[in-house]
Amino acid sequence: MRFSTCLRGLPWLLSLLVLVACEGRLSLLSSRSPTPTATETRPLPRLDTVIPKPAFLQPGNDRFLLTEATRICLTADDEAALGVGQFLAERLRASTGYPFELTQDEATCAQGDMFLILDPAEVLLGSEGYALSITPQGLTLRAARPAGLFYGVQTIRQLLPPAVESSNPQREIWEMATGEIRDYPRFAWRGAMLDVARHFFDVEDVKRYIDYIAYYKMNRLHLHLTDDQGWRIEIKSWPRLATYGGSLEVGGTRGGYYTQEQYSEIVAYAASRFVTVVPEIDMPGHVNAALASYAELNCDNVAPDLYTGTEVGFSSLCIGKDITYTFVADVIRELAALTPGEYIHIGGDEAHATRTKGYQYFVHQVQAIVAVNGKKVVGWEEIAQATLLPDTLVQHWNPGEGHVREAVRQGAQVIMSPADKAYLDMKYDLNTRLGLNWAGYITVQTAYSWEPTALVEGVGEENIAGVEAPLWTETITTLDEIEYMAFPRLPGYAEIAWSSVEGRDWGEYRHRLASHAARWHWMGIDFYRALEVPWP
Ligand code: TNX
Repeated sequence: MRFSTCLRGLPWLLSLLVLVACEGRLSLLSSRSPTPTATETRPLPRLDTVIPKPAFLQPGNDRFLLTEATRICLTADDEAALGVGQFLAERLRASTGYPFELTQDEATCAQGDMFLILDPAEVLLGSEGYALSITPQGLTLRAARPAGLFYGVQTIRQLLPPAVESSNPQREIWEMATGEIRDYPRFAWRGAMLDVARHFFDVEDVKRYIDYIAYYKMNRLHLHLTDDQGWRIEIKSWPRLATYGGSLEVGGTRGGYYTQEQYSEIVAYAASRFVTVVPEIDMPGHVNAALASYAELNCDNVAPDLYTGTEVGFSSLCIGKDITYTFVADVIRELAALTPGEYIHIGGDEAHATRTKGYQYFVHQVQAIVAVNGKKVVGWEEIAQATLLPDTLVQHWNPGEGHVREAVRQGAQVIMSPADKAYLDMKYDLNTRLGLNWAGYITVQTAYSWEPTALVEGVGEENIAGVEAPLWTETITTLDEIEYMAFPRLPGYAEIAWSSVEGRDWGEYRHRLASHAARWHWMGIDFYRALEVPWP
């Protein structure tokens, strides 16, 4: 008899006694974990501590115990679903030291196992939703699509003791509270942006950031790959962009770039976590690195020096030159070939050194180049000054004047990234050592307490594709510093993007957020202990 089967249906205390009778397995348990006693029974992570807040949850009043015999049963002949099962197995193996055998052979599965079921008939869950049922006899996760299984797995992680995030085996009682969850996102676009141009971050750093955003069910990583201070992606037809244009970063330190192979590694890693990479080539401004690499891209054929300061708005591609469009077409062609996602971001912000007529012409041309390469355009809201193609997405960032209304008037969908609410590079407060404050200070409460449909008159639910939190890196130089700015604000953006507005309440959320500190500890995340949050 399997250990877990032996426990079936028995209340927790009683089952402890029965444990002794179960083939002497108690000794096995106690050799790895502290033997649970009545007084030692600690509270479990509650279903209502999950971030982002699930659409529906019904807590039970019992426990489900994971043991050395627990298997992950995957009743799906689907590669992506299998990848999700492997993801869960690897996480659980690392922290528990248990085998967590992954099996697709239903006949061998039994009570006490974790079932991952891909069921296309669950249409009401949509492409990213999931249903999770946890009883003392086992766990069942259902979804219509593999992405839903992945998000259910993130919820499972949050319902296990925080040490589940450990990278080596811990002594722990691996239990979950019982209950039911049905969950699906509000917005399709739940993004984070990382600026790897002002300071360069290597492949491992980017993968870590992908881990963090995926843990909170975000599904877009917008990589700001080029700017005045550096060009970070290898373009084989214009090699000096990366080798020279990527050689430095803000402050004059050594920069870097991703080879196409490395970039593809990031894209594949993101895909395995259901994150789509959205690459940005910022044009026609923010291009000093390109102008410095190729003299012929300049109107006067004179290459400027590399730039390592932090001013914006001084550089422009030469709108009237043919070679400008050859350059853009080459870059977009190579980038599109590396991009499985639908979108390429063409920047378009702060082109103060480009005259409006030329800017409009340029955006018009670049949209066509992106379309020829089978991709759709995202651009910062300034691109709405040009005539937009029907499927162009516009990213709102400027809380002041902006151009988001023009975008909506043209029928475009909008991504909401208001700088005074959603910019992860803004300081928390006066005392924050890192970051900027041109859009104000963004406390944890400010970051959480805004509603995308209530920001700009005339921009409502039907116009909004989703939410994105950009992290610009003029002042950010290491992964630790990324973590410090992103945590604890990032989970709030994830919740705004995923959860319904009715369920959002700062007074309640701050407690939920506090309960995640222990998880960040095990993940090695260096977070800011904001005083607004009642940390344990
Ligand atoms: C504005 S937001 C910029 C970036 C800066 C950022 C700093 C936007 C589209 N452009 O070039 O890095 O502010 O917060």
